[in-house]
Amino acid sequence: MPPSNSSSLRRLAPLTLLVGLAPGAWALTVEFNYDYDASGFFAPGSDARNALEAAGAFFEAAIGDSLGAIESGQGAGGFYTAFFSNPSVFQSGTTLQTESVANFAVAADTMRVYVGAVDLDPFSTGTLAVAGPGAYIVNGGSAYRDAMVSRGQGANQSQDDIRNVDDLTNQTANDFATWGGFMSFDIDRAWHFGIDTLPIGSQPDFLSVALHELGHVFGLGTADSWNNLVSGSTFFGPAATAANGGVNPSLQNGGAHWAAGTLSSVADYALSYIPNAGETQETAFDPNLTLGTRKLMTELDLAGLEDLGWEIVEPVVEPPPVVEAAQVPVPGAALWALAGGLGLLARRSGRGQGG
Ligand SMILES: [Ca+2]
Ligand SMILES: [Ca+2]
Ligand SMILES: [Ca+2]
Ligand SMILES: [Zn+2]
Repeated sequence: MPPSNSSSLRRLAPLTLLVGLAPGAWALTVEFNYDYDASGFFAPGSDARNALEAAGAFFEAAIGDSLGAIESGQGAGGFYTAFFSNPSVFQSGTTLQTESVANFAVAADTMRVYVGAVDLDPFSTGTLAVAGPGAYIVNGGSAYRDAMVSRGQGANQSQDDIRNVDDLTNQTANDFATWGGFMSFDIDRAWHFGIDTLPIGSQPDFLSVALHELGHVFGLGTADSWNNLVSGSTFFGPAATAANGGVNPSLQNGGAHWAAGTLSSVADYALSYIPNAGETQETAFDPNLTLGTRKLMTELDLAGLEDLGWEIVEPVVEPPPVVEAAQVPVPGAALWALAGGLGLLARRSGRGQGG
């Protein structure tokens, strides 16, 4: 699917994913939509949905952009129709069925992602998932079209900031915005859905794959603003180059991923997951996942998102609590109880946690 603009993620109860966030860091919501989950792969309360939402929470935490609302209709000033691949239905051959939603609307600061599962063997027997940003048609005056396509992003908040006027000679895209997109997962795999546990044997790790596919929805390898930084098999984004030790990262043939085997260090947002933040790991956006292993987002992956236009929020790691020795002498049992009560209050106040 061609790039489009908008997606939203659901705000999650804070999972173990995060250690701490800067104020305002919850700007983005990744709103997964299950209307096209024909098989019930992501049934409510399922481990699959849980792992998917954990992947969404990572992007919610990492991205700080504020996106304008997408509206459609007479009162809105124009009409917006969204297009995306049905994540559960093949149309023919290797094409998923195209869906369209007229009078489309998405709340501000929200990215919507349609998810589902189907046997993806028509792509290739090795395919774990496919994904992409959604497409759209916007009809209205130029102010409406600029607002709907850019969602307030870009140097001039215009549609030309998001989509190249001409891919060969007028590469105007300098940022990315979209209503969201779709992600489809291979339905007949022995997926590992655990968040706090690692896959074993030949299990594909769902969290790893969901993070990778969300990256495509967010423009990695798909946005015009990404493609404008690609020349041959080299990526010229400044943030990614800095994250890669000052060397322009190499890309897979075609430019949609980092070169196979590219390494970086696990990003701080993953502190409570395994592998741990700071560990060297194959990037999430190399082209493939070794079965039985996990890959989280790395610093290079985040830098790629930054280069294509997303504001990356620096995670704030809270300092460890100050542990103070008890100050109250303990002359007898009655005072013990009192001291214990005071200690409890102190703990609740969040300071002076007793040993
Ligand atoms: Ca399959
Ligand atoms: Ca790989
Ligand atoms: Ca931006
Ligand atoms: Zn990919």
